[in-house]
Amino acid sequence: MLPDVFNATLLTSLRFHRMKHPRLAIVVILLALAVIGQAEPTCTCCVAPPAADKVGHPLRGVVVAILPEKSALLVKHEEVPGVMAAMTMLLKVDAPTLAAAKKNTGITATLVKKTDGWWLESVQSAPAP
Ligand SMILES: [Cu+2]
Repeated sequence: MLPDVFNATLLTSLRFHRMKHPRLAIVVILLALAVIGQAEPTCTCCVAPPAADKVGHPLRGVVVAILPEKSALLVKHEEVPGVMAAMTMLLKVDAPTLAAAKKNTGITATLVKKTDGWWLESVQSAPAP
């Protein structure tokens, strides 16, 4: 669809140009660019699902609670620059990490965004921040 709009626009602006209306030609091009700019697909059917973030982010925090039924730890974490502010939140962990977790211990870990939410990986105990 966009190439059609673009071609039609170019033809129209060329026509205006030949008719010695260069200003009109520019106006037509600007209008078309505005239309194309708004034509970006925004519906969920056209946009890929939220991509998993392949990059992990270093995180420091304290295990506030262990929630085996959710395979998650409630962690009070420091700010993760560029990712999220300091907060207390549920973070998913794998079974060995869950089993090894101790309440009220400081941790360092890698925060990873997956398609099903935020995960903590490489969890190690550390002095509480
Ligand atoms: Cu958070």
